[in-house]
Amino acid sequence: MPTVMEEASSRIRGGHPHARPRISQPLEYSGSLDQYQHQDLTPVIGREYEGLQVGEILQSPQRDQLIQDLAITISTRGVVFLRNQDVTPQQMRYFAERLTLLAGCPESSGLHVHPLTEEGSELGDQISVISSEKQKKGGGLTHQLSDVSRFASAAWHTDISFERVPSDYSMLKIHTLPNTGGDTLWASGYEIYDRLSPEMASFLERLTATHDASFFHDEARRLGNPLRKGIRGSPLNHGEELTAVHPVIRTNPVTGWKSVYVNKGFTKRINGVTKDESDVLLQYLFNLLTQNHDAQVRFKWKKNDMAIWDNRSTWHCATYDYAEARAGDRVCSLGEAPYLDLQSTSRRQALDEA
Ligand SMILES: O=C(O)CCC(=O)C(=O)O
Ligand SMILES: [Fe+2]
Repeated sequence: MPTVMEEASSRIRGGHPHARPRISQPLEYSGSLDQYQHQDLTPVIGREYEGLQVGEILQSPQRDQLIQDLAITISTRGVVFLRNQDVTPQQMRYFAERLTLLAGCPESSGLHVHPLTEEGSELGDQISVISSEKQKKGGGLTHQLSDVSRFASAAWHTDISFERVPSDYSMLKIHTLPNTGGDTLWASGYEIYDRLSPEMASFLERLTATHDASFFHDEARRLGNPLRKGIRGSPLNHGEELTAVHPVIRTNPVTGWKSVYVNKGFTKRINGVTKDESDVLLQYLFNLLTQNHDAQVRFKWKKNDMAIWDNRSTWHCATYDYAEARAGDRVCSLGEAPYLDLQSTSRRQALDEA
């Protein structure tokens, strides 16, 4: 049996042997999406496409090439926005499966089943219904966080980092919106890595952190639903212990770029340093993320807009500034067990060299 430190260090170098990506080199964009009008929303993060319909891509003879180019674009730009999508939750699920596969996810990774998803839920296990009405009843993912803090920024997170094999991509379509408000923000983990000094970056590259979602046990009790303890999309994600150890800096296999991978929602402790040091380091990294609006993009939803983002190298934060109903469907696929490839580069370094 490897010790915890041995296991963590093997993950830093090469990832868990059962959940390594199927690609060993970054993927190359073929240009197939250039035919669609698009706009980068900030220099660092976010791209919006016009006239691109997920439903049409699924029917296209060029389907897999378009989907792979979309995966590369999402991983490069962090998040992509597609307006007014005419697509069913089942089509979204199929699209998410192709997207993660064509981006090189390990064979053992499928779509995630959230530990709070009810057995026999309306749209199937792999679709999470995001709903402000449900949340009022105590079912929201960030309910507890927004309850205890007066800072809207308390809700910054990356999806399901408490799983040993966390998410590569999430896809969210919002179909019910308040009159105004309910924007979502994303921030770039590549850019936050680029704001570290080389000394600080190499120190953090030697460390792992513990991610913990034990608060879902209370949430499940409150809702009266048992927590999902079976396999949640990967054979490595099961049981009731909702904790995982991941490198603080990870490599995104699709771009080959390094990103900071700790988040306010789930990361409790940087390992191998004292609790006080861990608190200071985490607070510093969270400040870099929340206080740099030039590393963020803020999206104003219209009905049936869709966002697809890379959870390995971005964070996101919903805004709870409205009283009416807001609801949508989310699908979340699983990628590789996080790892750091010491040969990989930072985003700015790669772009400067290009
Ligand atoms: O409601 C939102 O805008 C985002 C919710 C969220 O965190 C997610 O879908 O992962
Ligand atoms: Fe989320």
